[in-house]
Amino acid sequence: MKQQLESIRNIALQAIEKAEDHQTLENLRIKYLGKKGELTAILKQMGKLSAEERPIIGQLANDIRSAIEETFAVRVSHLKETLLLQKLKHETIDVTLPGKRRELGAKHPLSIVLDEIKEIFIGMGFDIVEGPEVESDYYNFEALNIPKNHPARDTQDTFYINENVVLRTQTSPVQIRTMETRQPPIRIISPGRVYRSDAVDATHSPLFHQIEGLVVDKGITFADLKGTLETFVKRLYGENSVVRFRPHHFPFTEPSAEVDVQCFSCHGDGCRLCKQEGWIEILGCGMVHPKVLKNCGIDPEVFSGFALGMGLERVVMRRYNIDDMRLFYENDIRFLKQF
Ligand code: 2NM
Repeated sequence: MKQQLESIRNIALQAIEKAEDHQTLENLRIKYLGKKGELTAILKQMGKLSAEERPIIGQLANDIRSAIEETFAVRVSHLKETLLLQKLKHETIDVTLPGKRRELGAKHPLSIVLDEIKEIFIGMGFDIVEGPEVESDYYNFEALNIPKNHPARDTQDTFYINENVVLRTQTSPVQIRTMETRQPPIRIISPGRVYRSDAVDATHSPLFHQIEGLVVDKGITFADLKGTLETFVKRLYGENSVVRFRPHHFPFTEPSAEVDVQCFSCHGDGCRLCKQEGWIEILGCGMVHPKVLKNCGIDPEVFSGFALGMGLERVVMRRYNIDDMRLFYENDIRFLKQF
């Protein structure tokens, strides 16, 4: 029996030391230490032993049980440690690996120039005001003295949501709303998206950007308009810029004018850039029509004002020599990074 016990011990200890995972270890525990295990089976035969042998064998059996249990415990903790080390090795972050580069975006050329224009007007005491892109027929047309049969209202140009609601075709509705709610003096510019039902090509887009300006106060004259615009153009295009005013017609201003800058390339002689004109048109303007002031609750006998409007895309295309408007809306990072 002593030999049997020692043989169990030797086999058990070897097997436990070789076990490579928890399941194998658990099976061994059941096999040697369990209620139906080999050690128990032998101990059940203790009754057959003599009174002298019994305590000796009993002592040996207990020692063997302890030895197996201890080896078992050591093996379990060793296995746990190895598994943990394996796991940690697997999860290790190699801080010497190169990082994943995040592509930086770039400020859109329309935003670059718009911010510049805003700064120029802010410097002259103007506020920036924005408003809805979906407008009522009243704010987009009626209040601006654009009669029902005016070509600007033609369905060819205007996106109608329904009979009375449109996508704004200019930002003037913002100026109307401002005149309704603020008392003069008013000095604002309203930049934003506007919509016209045009086919897309190099110089047309159904969505583009406008900046309109409005000044209303007592005693505002065309001289104020000229001075403001000359200052604006010289700050935008340089102190040596030459500006001219040409008579024009808008329903919402009277008198009205278009403003040209002398071509920076040929200084008025005519070249490809200005299409042999010598001048480049940059904006429309005029004295706010008395009817428009009246529509907004401002007494045209007491107050007068001037307004102006320009397309942002055209200004930016000229600034950076961009020949296709569609580039603005594609957001190709290779395009955007050039400015
Ligand atoms: C332009 C040209 C001339 C304009 C007029 C107004 C308002 F609301 F005060 F009547 N806002 N913008 C205006 C005047 C716009 O765009 C070429």
